[in-house]
Amino acid sequence: MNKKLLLSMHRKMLTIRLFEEKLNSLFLQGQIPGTLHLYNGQEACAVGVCENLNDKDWILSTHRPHGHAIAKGVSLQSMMAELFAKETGCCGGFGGSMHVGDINKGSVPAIAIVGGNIPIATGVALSFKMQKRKNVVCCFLGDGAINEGAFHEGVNMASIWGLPLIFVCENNLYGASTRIENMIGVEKLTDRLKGYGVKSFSVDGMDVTKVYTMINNLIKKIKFGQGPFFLECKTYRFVGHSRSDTNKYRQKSEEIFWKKKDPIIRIEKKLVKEKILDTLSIDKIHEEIKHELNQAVKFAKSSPHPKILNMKKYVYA
Ligand SMILES: Cc1ncc(C[n+]2csc(CCOP(=O)(O)OP(=O)(O)O)c2C)c(N)n1
Ligand SMILES: [Mg+2]
Repeated sequence: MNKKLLLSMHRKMLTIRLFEEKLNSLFLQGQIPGTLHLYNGQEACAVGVCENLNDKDWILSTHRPHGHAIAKGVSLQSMMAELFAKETGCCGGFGGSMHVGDINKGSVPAIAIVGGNIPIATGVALSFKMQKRKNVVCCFLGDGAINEGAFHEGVNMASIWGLPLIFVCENNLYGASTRIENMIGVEKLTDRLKGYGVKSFSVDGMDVTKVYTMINNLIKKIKFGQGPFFLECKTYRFVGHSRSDTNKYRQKSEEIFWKKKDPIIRIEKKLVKEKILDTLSIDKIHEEIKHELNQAVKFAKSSPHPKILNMKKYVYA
């Protein structure tokens, strides 16, 4: 894998991690309204997927969307402003954490209803096919979403119409506090796709290079008219489901096991081993990103609140 790509993927994963660390501290100070579903631990999934996409390829996201949006190129300033519910936010300050996105970057404002984004992704991919666009759609979903009716309808229709769509399922082993074994009757999550005639694959979702390569191959197949596909990324969230979750349902040993697979530490070790970066230059990148984030917070804080009159602009009839 070339140096430029590795550096880009490292910077993006680190930006996601540091963005959310900043956000968490602002939230604990009472500066961010609502709640947050942090992506901490899962960064390799968003970055490995989105690094393969351009602005005309679209992604659809979930209630845990910060990483997807950053990986797809949504600006940090407009995201931070959205989290502060300011007019300069990517949804004009009316969406908040669970709806970040920017259509100009091919990032559909996220949908927090579990599975709700799936039929919409099918619709977007159908429109791409009808318009003969050479682009792909990637639909992120959690393991919990595969039990929603919307999943079955969306996946089946994508299959019968042969759409340019990749369902990217981030299997972090839990839907809120419920463990996956208590949610599905099949042995492997990917077994379920057989019923719909959708080819499915699994990948180590803690290794960005593996996710990148897998998506790259699937996109090549889509360009030859195949699709849709389903990719399970085996991953783990390092923190609770939301900010009010103290995580009591998980074993400490399990958390330690997954922490050892931290995708950012993993790529930093690789960059050092391959002599692409040394520890000093890694520290410098951390500082550069922190500076960028402080600028984004300043921008958000100094932005105006949205005007009530503008609310109608975001309601569709
Ligand atoms: C239809 C619906 N049911 C319940 C919820 C509440 N809820 C939000 S996230 C979540 C768990 C989702 O689990 P998963 O899909 O595995 O995503 P993860 O949180 O692990 O990223 C639930 C039950 C919701 N948002 N939408
Ligand atoms: Mg989950």
